[in-house]
Amino acid sequence: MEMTFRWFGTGFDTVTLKQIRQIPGVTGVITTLYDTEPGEVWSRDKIRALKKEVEDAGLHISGIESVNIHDAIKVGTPDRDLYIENYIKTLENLGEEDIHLVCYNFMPVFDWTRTELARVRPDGSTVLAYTQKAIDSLNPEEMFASIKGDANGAILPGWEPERMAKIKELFDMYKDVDDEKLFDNLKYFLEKIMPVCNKYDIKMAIHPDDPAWSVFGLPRIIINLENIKRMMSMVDDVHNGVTFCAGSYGTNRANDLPKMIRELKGRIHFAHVRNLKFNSDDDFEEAAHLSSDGSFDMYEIMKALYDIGFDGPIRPDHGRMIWDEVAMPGYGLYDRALGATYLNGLWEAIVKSN
Ligand code: DNO
Repeated sequence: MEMTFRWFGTGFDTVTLKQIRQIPGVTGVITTLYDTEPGEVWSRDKIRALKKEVEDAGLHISGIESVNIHDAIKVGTPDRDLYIENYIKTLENLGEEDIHLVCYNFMPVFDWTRTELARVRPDGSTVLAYTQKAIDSLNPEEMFASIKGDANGAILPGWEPERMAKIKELFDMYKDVDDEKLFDNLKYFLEKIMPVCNKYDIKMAIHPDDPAWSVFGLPRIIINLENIKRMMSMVDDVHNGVTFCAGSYGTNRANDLPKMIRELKGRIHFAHVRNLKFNSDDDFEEAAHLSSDGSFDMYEIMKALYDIGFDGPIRPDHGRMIWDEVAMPGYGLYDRALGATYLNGLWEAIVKSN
C-alpha cells in the first residue's frame, strides 16, 4: 500500500505540494489536469509538466483522479466514438509518461451528491452531509445553487459551473437511459479502451456512485457488490477494476465493506478510505476518519485491504474543515493529514501484528 493525497493542481488547490510532502508517510499524489473538459485529449506536454512539478516537490504521481467521461459515452449517442478515441489518446499519453492508474466514474449528470457542504458538528468542525429529505424536496436544477454558497469559492469536482448551467439539457440527454442502457454503454466503452490499457498497463478504477442509489430518478449502477461483479465480468480483464471508496459504498448500510473488499481481491486498484456517521439510514455526515467518530470500523476496512494483499495507493478522503482552514469542502489540508496519519498507524499495527 502506498499512502497518497489528492491534489487538484497549482491554482486550483489551497494545499501545496510542499505541505503534502511534509505529511509523514505520504509519498504520492493523486492528481488531474483540472482545467480540461471531459472529452478533451490530454497533451503529453501538459502531463509532462504536471509530472515535473510533482517530482520537483519530492513526490510522484501515483494515479489520476479523474479522467472524466464525456456524456456522449455515458448516454451512447452517435458521436461517442469520437470521444472514446480522444479518451484512448489521453490514455496513450499517460502511459507514455509512465502513469498507470486512472480513476473515473460513470455517474449520469451529477458526480457525487451532498445536500450540505458545511454541516456543523458538535466540535465546531464543518462537514459534507447528505439527507434524503433535502433531495426529495429539491428540484435538481436548484441543486447546485442550494449548496454553492458553502463551497468557499472552490470549483467542486463534478460540479463545474459550466456543467451546472446546462443541467436541463443534461437531464434531457439521459431521459431514455436506464440501468441496463448504462451498463451497455459502460461495456462498450471498456471494450474499446482495454487494448490501450493492456498495452501500457493502465489500471482503470471505476469510482462508485455516491450516494450508492439513484438520485433524482437518474440511473446509478456502481452501487454494490453484485453490480461491480457484473461490471468486471462483462469485460473480464484485470485492467478493468475499481476504486474502493469506503465512504461511497458505505452510504448504503446494506453494503458490508470489509466483505466487499475481500471479494474484490485483485481488482481493487485504488482505495479511498474514510468514515461516515449515520444519524438515520438516509441521513449521514462525513465524520473524522477515526472509527469512534463515525459508524464504520476503520480497522476492519484496513485489515481487509491488508488481507487481500492490496498494494495500490490509498488516500484519506474527505476531511472535516477544522482549525479555521478555508479550502474546498472535503479537501482541506489538516483533517486529511490527520486521516492519512491515522490510516498509516492502523496499517503499521496490522503489519506488525501479522
Ligand atoms: C469526490 C470524489 C469524486 C471522484 C470521482 C471520480 O470527492 O470522490 O468526485 O473523484 O467520482 O471520477
